[in-house]
Amino acid sequence: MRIDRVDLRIVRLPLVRPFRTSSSWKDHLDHILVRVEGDGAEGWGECASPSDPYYCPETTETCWHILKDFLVPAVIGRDWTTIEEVVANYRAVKGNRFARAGLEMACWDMLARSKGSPLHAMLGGTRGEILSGVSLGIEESVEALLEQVDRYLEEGYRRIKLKIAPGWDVDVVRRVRERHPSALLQVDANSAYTLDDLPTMQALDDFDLLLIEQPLAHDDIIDHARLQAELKTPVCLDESIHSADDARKAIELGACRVINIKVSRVGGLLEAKRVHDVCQARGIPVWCGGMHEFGIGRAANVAISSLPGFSLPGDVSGSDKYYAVDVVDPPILAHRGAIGMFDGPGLGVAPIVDRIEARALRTLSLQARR
Ligand code: SMG
Ligand code: MG
Repeated sequence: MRIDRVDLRIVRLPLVRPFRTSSSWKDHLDHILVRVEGDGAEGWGECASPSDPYYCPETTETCWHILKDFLVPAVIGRDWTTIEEVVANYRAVKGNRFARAGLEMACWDMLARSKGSPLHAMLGGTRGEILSGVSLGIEESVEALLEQVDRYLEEGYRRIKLKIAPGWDVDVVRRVRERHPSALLQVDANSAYTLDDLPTMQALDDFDLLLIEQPLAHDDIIDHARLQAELKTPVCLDESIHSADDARKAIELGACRVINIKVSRVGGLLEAKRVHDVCQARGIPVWCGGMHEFGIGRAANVAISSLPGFSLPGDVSGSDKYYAVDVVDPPILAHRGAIGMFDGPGLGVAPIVDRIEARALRTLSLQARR
């Protein structure tokens, strides 16, 4: 395969409801859509980086810079036959994994489409459908949150994740648990606590939570190991895991008993699969996290979630939880808390190009020198 042209677009979609975590608030998302073309084929990818550096160090603007000045120039005009070969062209680029994931996803889509194979099959997926959970942000009041919890459980979503932060934790979780004694429930702190908050974490141990996600610093695994040793509830790492090697080290240290795999956080589908394999070999369950992906990134999340180790419901919900209109056809929707695999070639959903163009804030086309 050869990529002769790459189109980058920053596309804005408004959220149907603002989303607040311990570290950020948003009412729209700006994601970079990557289109690659060459050899009569095309592929699409999505860079799901937040615009601000509050979840991780990357932003939409850093992704744009890294794609435009380093990643795209490294792959354009070069021949490749496997994803390993195409990513080897930019192996000198450190970090910047959200940026890498957007381009890599487009290459997977291009490769899978050119072979007429669905992405989930190319990745080695074994599930025909995935179980879907929802992530619920911090609300103005507990009553407003309970309304959201009721609504999504009624829609059939298989588990609820609550965002927590100091001042919005034990009492909130208690109210949700009292109302829904048997719901699958978990919490995500987005790094809002320290080891000094051990009593709060231990209080959360009483609510039969599936897991506590990233309670401590975004770049820590040492203190998480100390915390895990004090808790019955499994600690799940999100922000701290950027690679299969990070996952191995965290597991060996006892820093977590579950891992959240995000395609964008680990730099793409290839590394996501490697994280999955490391976890599976060590008996660590994984689930697919989300970054409010538009339909392209969401389709990739559905595909990777078909691997056998994704045994817990993920944050891959229907796109209607976030967006009134999406950028792909068909829209990705959950039915009674499950999403079926797309069996068309590649990602299996068609980008709606005129809608993407209409919503693009910035566009750049890069071409191979002839
Ligand atoms: O895609 O449904 C989604 C969002 C899930 O809560 C979600 N993601 O830390 O896991 C997480 C957050 C990160 C995004 S908010 C900055
Ligand atoms: Mg998280």
